[in-house]
Amino acid sequence: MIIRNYLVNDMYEAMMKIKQDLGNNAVIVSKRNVRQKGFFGFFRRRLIEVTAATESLEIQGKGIRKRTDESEETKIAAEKMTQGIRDEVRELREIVKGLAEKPEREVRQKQVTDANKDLHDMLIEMDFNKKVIDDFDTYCSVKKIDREDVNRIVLYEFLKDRFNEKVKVDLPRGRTMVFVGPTGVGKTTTIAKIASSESLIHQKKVGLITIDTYRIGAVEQLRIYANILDIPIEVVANHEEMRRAMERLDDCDLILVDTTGRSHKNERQLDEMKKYLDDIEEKNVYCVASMTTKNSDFIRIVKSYECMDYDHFIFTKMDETQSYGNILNAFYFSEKPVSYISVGQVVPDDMKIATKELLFKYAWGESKI
Ligand SMILES: Nc1nc2c(ncn2[C@@H]2O[C@H](COP(=O)(O)OP(=O)(O)OP(=O)(O)O)[C@@H](O)[C@H]2O)c(=O)[nH]1
Ligand SMILES: [Mg+2]
Repeated sequence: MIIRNYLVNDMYEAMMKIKQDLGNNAVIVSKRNVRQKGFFGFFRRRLIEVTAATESLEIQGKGIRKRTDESEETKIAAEKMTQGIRDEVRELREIVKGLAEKPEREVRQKQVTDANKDLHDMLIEMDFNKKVIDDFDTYCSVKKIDREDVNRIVLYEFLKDRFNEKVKVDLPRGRTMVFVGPTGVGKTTTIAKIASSESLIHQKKVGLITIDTYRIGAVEQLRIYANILDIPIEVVANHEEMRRAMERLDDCDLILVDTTGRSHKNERQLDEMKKYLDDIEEKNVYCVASMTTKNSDFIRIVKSYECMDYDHFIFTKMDETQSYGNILNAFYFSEKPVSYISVGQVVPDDMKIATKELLFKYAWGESKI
């Protein structure tokens, strides 16, 4: 086999040269466009590089047919040609593969996006924080979930997984319980519920302290419960009174401390309150937070109230909403466990000890799957 390359201006010139050089039996095996190098890119010419081959070299001279062996030159040309063909085949394969995959990939992406959008809307409606929604996206991609599998069952499994991993419940049996939180979330009502169930059902000696002398009627509200339950109540207006109140309730099995509802935005007021709490030595501090608070504020409350060193949550007003995203939101921003949930105004019945199963039931609801 003899193979030769020709650099020509057009195919006519190539044919003429090949015929003259290799004879009538030669065939063209490849052709490609090349640019002849010019001066700084100027005066570049378009040329064609043609490779032709023949079984034997026929030189028409004096009627003699002369056969030559393969020379070094032809071997190099053959290698070059084979490599060139391989490169072209590889390129073509990649192009064809890309063309075949592209529409399918685009369609799949769009369908996944549509499916995710429905679920995103659902998560937003449930008032999940952006951090939870982003986590759901990551969960789907890590699990390599196909388009047809991205549905409510996947969302259910994601929430189940995150509830198991993140949500913590705990009911401490400490002697002093302090309740802090924003205004009107149900601190005093929660105290009334715990006081009545502990004194009436569990026969404990319960004492109440209120440092809420700020709001008109706040002391009265708690005093009414104390009278009904026939338990002692101490009203505290300064640090010395707090110390004395603790001494007077020394024989109680359980002391419940009510505080003034404060905005999480008012750092000065939170600081003042914290100083009162520092006077109480051994205590559990509960951050009381309402489920009706929108998620962005809820997260701010969870974070801002950290300055009060709370160690547990109580979620209230579970009965007043259908969006329970905050149950999980809290645990994306805090490690603190939840002790109780409040599900209505009735004292003491509308109070439940938190369990993971119960919280998940609220979060998912019955009808979403
Ligand atoms: N629906 C419903 N209402 C509740 C719940 N907990 C408390 N409430 C009501 O919410 C209102 C405020 O409750 P409080 O216990 O006074 O709230 P607070 O946190 O002590 O309020 P401040 O002392 O003003 O900060 C009252 O009308 C309660 O009956 C609950 O779980 N569900
Ligand atoms: Mg109150």
